[in-house]
Amino acid sequence: MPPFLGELHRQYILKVSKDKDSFEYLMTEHLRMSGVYWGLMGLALMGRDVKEEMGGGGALADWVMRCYCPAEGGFGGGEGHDPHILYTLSALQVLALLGELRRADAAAVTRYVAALQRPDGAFAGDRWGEVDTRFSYCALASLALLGTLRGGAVDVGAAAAFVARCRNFDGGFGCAPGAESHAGQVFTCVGALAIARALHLVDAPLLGWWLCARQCDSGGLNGRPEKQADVCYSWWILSALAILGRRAWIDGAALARFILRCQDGDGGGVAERPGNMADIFHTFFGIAGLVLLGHLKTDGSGGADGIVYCDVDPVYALPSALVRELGLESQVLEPVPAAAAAAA
Ligand code: GRG
Repeated sequence: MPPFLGELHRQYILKVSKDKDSFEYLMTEHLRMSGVYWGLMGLALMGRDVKEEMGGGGALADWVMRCYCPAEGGFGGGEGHDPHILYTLSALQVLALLGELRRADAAAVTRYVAALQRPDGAFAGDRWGEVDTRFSYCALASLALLGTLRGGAVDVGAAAAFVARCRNFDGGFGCAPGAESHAGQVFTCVGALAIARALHLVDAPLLGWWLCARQCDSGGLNGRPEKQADVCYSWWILSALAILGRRAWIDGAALARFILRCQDGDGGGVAERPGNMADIFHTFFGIAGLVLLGHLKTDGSGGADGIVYCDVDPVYALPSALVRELGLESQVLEPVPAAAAAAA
């Protein structure tokens, strides 16, 4: 098994966050808020104090607040950008990781999210109206973080019913009713239903099988049939399987080997597949995958590097300890042993 290059990845994340002249930095301007979340999460899961790594965190929290649009109540992906539900969730996650969640105006952000809900329960991403199950997850997770999920601002039951309408014959979920099943959308739908406490709307054995069938000969996971394996699906699929109590249904050693082969042994970071260029998105999801697999030990018993890795919550994609501290609730199914897969 290739070694995990944790310190190199830490250096990579810090370099990416500081090198403001790099091609990658400039090309990711539109989604900076999510990039910051991925970077902080990579550091947090590797047992780092993210506030300390960010020089106290105050300047970063100030930047997040400069991306807030008081006129609408949502956050943009960068300063001066229009607000969007994707970046609103990322902003709340970043503030939570920095211990600064109180800086968000919970009532105003809740009104912003609520205004995006459609009569059929779906959520638009912004005022321009695109609907996608990603936005259902972002909406419910945002309100959970703000503590306003059950306050009546959004119709949680209708939100769950819309997600259920996006379920397909294969047990998977797509971005809209009738759209092809895709593992990324499966995470958002299962995650949204977990937050809504409506996992009875998932055919867990069937979906468990579909998700397991995503494992390729390389050990990596793809997002849908006939597509290439990609490290990010380690998160989208393992988290969904963990929520459904079926994490043990895939070959964890083969997947861990695939993720570790995607590391950049020179500059640090993780790429989508072996030999490709590392980026911050795949670095976070690679590390998160290794944590969910139990390859990186979170009980202090791990390897020679002395790092105590951090458990990740499969629903909220935040450190489990932080999820407990914030009192975030969700539904997760009891583990089903791998042997039961054959009978399912
Ligand atoms: C808090 C972790 C977290 C997420 C917020 C935005 C969101 C909620 C989830 C996104 C889920 C999603 C749709 C992930 C898929 C991303 C991806 C790799 C898309 C690529 O799609 P294609 O069609 O790739 O280009 P394939 O692999 O099918 O060829």
